[in-house]
Amino acid sequence: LKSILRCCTLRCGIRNSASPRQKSFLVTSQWYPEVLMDRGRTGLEPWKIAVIVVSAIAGAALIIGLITFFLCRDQDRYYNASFLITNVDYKSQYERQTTEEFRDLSQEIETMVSEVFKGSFLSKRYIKCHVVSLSPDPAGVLASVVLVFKFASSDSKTTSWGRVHRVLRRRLTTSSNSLNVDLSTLSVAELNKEKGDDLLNNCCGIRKQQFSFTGVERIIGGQRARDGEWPWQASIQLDGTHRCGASVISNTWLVTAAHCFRGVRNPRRWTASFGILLRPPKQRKRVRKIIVHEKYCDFVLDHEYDVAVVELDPPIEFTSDVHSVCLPEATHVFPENTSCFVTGWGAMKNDGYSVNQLRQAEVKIISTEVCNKRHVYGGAITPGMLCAGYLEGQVDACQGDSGGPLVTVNSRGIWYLVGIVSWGDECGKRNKPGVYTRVTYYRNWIASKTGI
Ligand code: 4AZ
Repeated sequence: LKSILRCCTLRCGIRNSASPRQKSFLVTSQWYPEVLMDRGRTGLEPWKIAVIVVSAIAGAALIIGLITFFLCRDQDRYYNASFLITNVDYKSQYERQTTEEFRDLSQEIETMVSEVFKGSFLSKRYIKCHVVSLSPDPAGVLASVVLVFKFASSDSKTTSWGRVHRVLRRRLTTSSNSLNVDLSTLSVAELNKEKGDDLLNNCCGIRKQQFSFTGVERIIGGQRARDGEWPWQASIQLDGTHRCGASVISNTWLVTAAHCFRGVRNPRRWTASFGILLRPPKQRKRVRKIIVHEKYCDFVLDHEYDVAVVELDPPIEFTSDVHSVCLPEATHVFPENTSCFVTGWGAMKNDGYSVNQLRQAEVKIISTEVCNKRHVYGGAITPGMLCAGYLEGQVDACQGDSGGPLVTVNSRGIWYLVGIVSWGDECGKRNKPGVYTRVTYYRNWIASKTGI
């Protein structure tokens, strides 16, 4: 505003002190419009000044608002903490994240750390704690955890780190927990977002957010999945067209149903895609190798040995939307009535078409005894199979869901692969629940082929 006014005065000055020749030039010049001549005579009109002042104030307010927004915005900060637990002896089962021993000790540690932060001044900033490893130590078990907090962007990194470290140091031993922590071994390091996400995404069976379920949940007429809800779900495609579902079990291996490859086992014709949409997918990878169970037979319709593993090349880039599900131990028993979720791009009615957006359905495990009853499958369910759904029908997997995951969540919030969509008498029919390949039954076969 000041410079415009100065410019105006200057121009008025020139005009007043101009020679007659200059004056005639100013008046006649097409480069100097009439409006400026008027402004020269009278100064800026009040309404123009008002517009300029209001715009300047609005601009300043906008800039201040943006600065405040960026400074006060919350951002996730990740920390890696490790400490020694002295009253627990190390067991070999702690090597694998999927054992019950790992789950139980991790759950105790996570509860202890959560209580520590929830009872502190950081309670509103604390988001979660996740145990990433339990290692042997002559004096007990060394736990390594990833901690996630929401701090304001304006909080300096050193201050935030100091607060996290201080709370752990002060409260870790005073918490009402049965675990003894040797505080002299405590170390806390800040991780950048990429490293923190990497550590979490490399743990199987975790989801970034908690999702709540609303509405009717079934693939037939059911509910659409949201981004990152089932990050292990893959689509196996023949010549670029969706054929079957599959589950990510590592960055190079998928597990699926053997019958998906009926007639076509040439890996070059197959690809795998990831993300909730078939088109466009989040990632797409070539298939390097297809290993179908040796005892599976395309021509025998008993649906036995309906399992296959698929190797990808290049490997998947793990993100919060694409990563692996946990495989249960071979000895694990999922009891009847356990709540599970089946997901897929399959048909919404028997003999219907596949859909573009992933769908989910909640189903319950039905005991083999009930499923083998005469009015159900009359003895066709073998030990390598498992039934899930409802005897009243309606909620079920369908064509195109084959090979896809049936999963359940444990008390720690970790998701496990219970079954592989295999077969059924049509879809959603009364007394004809979905039949799945029982993953625990083939757990050792999967390990023998993939090393996982
Ligand atoms: C199929 O043909 C299929 N209702 C998959 C699942 C079920 C039935 C058929 C279960 O791929």
